[in-house]
Amino acid sequence: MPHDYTVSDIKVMEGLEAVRVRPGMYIGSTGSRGLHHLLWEIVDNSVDEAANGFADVVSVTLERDGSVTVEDNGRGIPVGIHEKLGVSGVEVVFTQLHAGGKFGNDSYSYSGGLHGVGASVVNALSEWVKVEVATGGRLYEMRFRSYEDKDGMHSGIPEAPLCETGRTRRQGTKVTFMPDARVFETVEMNFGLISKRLRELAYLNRSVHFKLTDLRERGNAKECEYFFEGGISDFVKYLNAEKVPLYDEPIYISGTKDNISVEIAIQHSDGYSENVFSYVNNIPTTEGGTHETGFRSALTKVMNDYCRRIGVLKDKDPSLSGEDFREGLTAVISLRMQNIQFEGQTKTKLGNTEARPAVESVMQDKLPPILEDLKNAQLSAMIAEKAVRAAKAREAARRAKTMAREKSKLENAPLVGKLSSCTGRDPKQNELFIVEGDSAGGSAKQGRDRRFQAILPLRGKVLNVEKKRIEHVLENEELRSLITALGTGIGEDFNINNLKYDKVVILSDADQDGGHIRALLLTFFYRYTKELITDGHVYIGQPPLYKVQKGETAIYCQDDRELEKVTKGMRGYTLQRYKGLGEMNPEQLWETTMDPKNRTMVRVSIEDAATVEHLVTLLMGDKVAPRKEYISEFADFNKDDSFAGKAKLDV
Ligand code: TTJ
Repeated sequence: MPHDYTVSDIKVMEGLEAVRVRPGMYIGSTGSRGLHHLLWEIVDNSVDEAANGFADVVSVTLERDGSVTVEDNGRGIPVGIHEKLGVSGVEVVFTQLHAGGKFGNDSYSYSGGLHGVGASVVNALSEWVKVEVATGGRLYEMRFRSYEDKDGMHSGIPEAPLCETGRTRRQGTKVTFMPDARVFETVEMNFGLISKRLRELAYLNRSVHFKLTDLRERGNAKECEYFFEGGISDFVKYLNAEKVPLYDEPIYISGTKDNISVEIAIQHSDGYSENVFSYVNNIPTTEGGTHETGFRSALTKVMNDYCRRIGVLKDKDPSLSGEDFREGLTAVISLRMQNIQFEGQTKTKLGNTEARPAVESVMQDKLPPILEDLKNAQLSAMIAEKAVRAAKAREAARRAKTMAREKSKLENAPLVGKLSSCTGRDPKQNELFIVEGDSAGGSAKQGRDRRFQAILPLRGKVLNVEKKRIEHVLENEELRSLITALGTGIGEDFNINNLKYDKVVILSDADQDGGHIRALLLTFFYRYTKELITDGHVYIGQPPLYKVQKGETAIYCQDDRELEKVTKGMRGYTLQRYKGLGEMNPEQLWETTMDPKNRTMVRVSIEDAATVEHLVTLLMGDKVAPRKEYISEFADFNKDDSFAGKAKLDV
């Protein structure tokens, strides 16, 4: 039983009760994402210790019993008695809501992203927590429990004060917590997700070793380790591994301005897409923000100045646009600062105004000397020349687009001749089905509910946009009709608010060709309308593979597994295997694949930006050898052609 508590402790415990009453306030949800926030919260403490230079190994273990251990070799959580609270530093960190917060911002309620709500939240939402600290030659231990009794729920209660358990030469902190199954819909940790996040942390925190061990499957331990001495330069190299870089070593810049630490790595490749991955205190800022704005404006200014200085731009020439310098650019931006403010739809946009001038100042300080350094002369000249080429291509395309627009006005051919639109006008309700092939397109047009379902049949292959300029994309008939149907525009002009549909559904056959068409469309969405995916509008239709007919009853099965389940022990049925959408009549297509009441669709999501970037280039880029190797080893387009994470939803 816990030792008797003074009044002040009751207040502390009430604080933790509040976490259990409204966990969503602190970790966002009690689903899988919320569950993993417990782990990120604990890991962030060790990463902080490492970022301050006191630890260089952070390890995570998924234990057989479902608990999770995080260990570092830092200085150890303070074990001394807190002068005001009269309890050990360990007890303060795990029972005080505001203790241990890392960014000094006062609000400890959940405000998106991964930031610090404190380890006490982990304690409040765990069945038990065990803390071991090795410091000063001694080993200390403390346990906490959450339990229910006649007086109700007690969360994160110390079983006893911190006690010394032995001597040791080691130093560091080890925390094991058991997520509370009474709080979470699932307590199943996701190895792949954790492994990708630790890899990202290893890139962002050079010289720190990250280890992950999964002991949950008896006799089949899984482990991985990440350590990147090149830090974010290695990250850029990883992102560009399947591309053809313009120069071997990424450009690396780092500096501090107004107490904001700025690190940037840049590498151009022979492609046309622009990929900027930005972070603040290791938190991905997927929606960008003031640091990215500063990066873009400084890059444009410094590169234009450089082009003028080396004579690539004459005095009378207009400056090149930011887009020209960012064509084929991969960049990682990593900031460290206090009191961060997040904005945007998913709270992943950096709002602090002070971040922009800090990034601009560090870039204006550090980039010119790199460009001027003779050993980089070739690199700098190549970036300049690529930008000039981009500007010329854009100018030519602008003329072509104007002519094309004149032409199409002349022909008066509506750009979306192929689209069968729906009668409803509510973008929140409407659905656009992109259907492979004319016959399936015809069936979909007949079978659909025309009040809210529009059909865009695609004839033949979609253009692979991975290695194409935007001008080339705009010339492609199929994509032009898709872009017009969506209503959002693409690239720089993209505006999600003009989207005419809530769901954009890719309907293609389950065979190799269908998989390739899906990959081509997803590449287009990823490169030119990425927000369509990140906002959860893109789905993959799941037509059935089989129809089991028994008497009057028809049962449709998605895959072999479902077929086996349905026909187990069944007698006297006929089985039809659908080779393609075109084999289904309109009623069957409606009933099995389009009717919201029966259909199963998969929502496309980007689980890990770096992985998707890497795979899109691998699967859709120029370099054939690595693609063949990957496809022969991993991708089965019949089963799972996702190069983006997918969640199976009945929507
Ligand atoms: C700060 O105070 C001086 C001693 O070192 C600092 C500290 O707290 N270090 C520290 C905390 N290292 N590791 C942690 C930590 C590790 C885990 C796994 C979990 C938690 C809550 C903290």
